[in-house]
Amino acid sequence: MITDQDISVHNEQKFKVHSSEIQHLETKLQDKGFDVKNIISDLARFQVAIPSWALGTGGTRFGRFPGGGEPTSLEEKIADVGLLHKLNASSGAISLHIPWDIPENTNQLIALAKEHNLAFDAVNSNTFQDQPNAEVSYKFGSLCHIDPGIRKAAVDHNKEVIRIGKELDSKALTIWLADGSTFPGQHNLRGALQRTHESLASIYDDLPEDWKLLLEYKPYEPNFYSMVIPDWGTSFLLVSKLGEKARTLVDLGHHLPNTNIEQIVAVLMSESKLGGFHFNDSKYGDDDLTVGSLKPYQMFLIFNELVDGMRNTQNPEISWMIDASHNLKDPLEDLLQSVEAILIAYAQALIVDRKSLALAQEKNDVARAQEILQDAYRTDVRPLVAAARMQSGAALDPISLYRSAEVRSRLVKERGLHAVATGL
Ligand code: AOS
Ligand code: ZN
Ligand code: ZN
Repeated sequence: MITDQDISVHNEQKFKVHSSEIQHLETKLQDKGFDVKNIISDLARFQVAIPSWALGTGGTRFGRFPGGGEPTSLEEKIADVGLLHKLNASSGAISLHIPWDIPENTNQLIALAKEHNLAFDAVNSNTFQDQPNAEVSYKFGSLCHIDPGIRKAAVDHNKEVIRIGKELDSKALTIWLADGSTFPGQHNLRGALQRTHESLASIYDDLPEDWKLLLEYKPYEPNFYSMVIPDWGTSFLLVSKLGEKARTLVDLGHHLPNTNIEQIVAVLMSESKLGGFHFNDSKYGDDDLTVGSLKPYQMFLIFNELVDGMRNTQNPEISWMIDASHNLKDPLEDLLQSVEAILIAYAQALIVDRKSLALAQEKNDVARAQEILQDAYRTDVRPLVAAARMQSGAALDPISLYRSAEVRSRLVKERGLHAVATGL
C-alpha cells in the first residue's frame, strides 16, 4: 500500500523543515558532548513488536465501535504490521496470541512475514478464556486450578504454544494468568501459588535452550480479591525458582496507582531478570491507552533506568512490545503514535548527561540532579526520531503519510466496512 516511491516523495516534501530542526538540535547536543550519529543509530536499531490483537478495534464491556477494514485473518494482520513497519521502520515484529491466531500454513506465513521484513516475536498463551468445544473450563483458574486435570490441560496448551512458536522461529513464550480468587476463602493462597509454580516448572521443561519464558503480573482483574501473581515480587520469585531462561515482564498498566515503575525496572535489571515490556498508558488501571498519552514523564523516567541498566548491568536483551487496545482511534494510527512515544522516551533517555548526574548524586546536589533529568526531558527530540526513520528508509512523518495515502479507506474497500478482526 505504501511504496518506496511514496516514502521518498513524502520525505522530499518534509526534508527542508526537518533538516533545519535536526541541525539546530545537533549543535545543541554536540555542545553537550553527544555524538548525534550514535544516538540516531541506537534509535534506528530499536524495534517494538506489535501484538496481533491490537490491529482491530478494541472495546470495553459496554461495547465496541469498529471502524472498518480490520484484518480478518492472520495474513491480513501480518500485512498491517508490515504497513506500520514500512512507515516507521521500528515495528519489525508481530506477537501472536494462541488460539486467537491459528497459523495454518506456517511456511506461507514465514514467507509472508519475510516479505514485510517482520520477525515473529514472543508467542502468547491463553488460559483466561474458555474456547468453544473446550473439554475443560478455566472459570476457577488454569495453572493454579485445584483439579490436576485442568492444570494439565493448561500446561499442555502452553506446550502447544511453544511448539507453534518454534515453527515460526519465535524465541519467547509470554504467560499472563487470569488466575486468582474473587472472594476471601475461595483459595488457599499458598496452595494456589504452589500449584502455579509446579505448572510453570512443567512448561519450563519444554522451553528450548535459546528461548525465554516471560511472566506477567497484575494486581487485579479479572479476580478482585487475589491474583496468584499480583506483583513484580511474586513474578520475580517464580522466575527465579524456574531458572535462567525465565524472566519478569513489566506491563505498564499492571500496577496500582502511583507505583514507582522505574524503580521496579531498576531492581529487576540489577538481578538480570527483566525480560520484557508491554507498553501502554493509563489513568486508572489497565486502561491500555496510547503510550505517552497521559504520563510521558513516567515513560522518560522508565527509559532513563532502562538505558542506565542496559549499559551497567548484565541484564540480557529485553523484548519490547505494545499491549494496547484501540477503542476510538484507528488502530494503525494509534500504534504509530505509541511507537513514536516509545522512541521519544528512549531518545530523551539517551541524551541524559549521565556523568554530570553521577556527580550531582555524589554531592547530594538534588536540584542539579533534577535539572539534568528535566533538561533531557524538555528537549524536543522528535527530529532525532524522524532522522532515525529516514536513515532506515521510512517516513519522516508516518501518520501524515498514512493519511495522505488514504490507507484506511483503501483497507475498507479491500476488506469491507464490517470486517471484524479475528480474536476479539
Ligand atoms: C492482560 O491484562 C495482559 O496485559 C496480557 O498481556 C494479555 O494477554 C493481552 O492483553 C491480551 O489480552
Ligand atoms: Zn500485557
Ligand atoms: Zn494488561
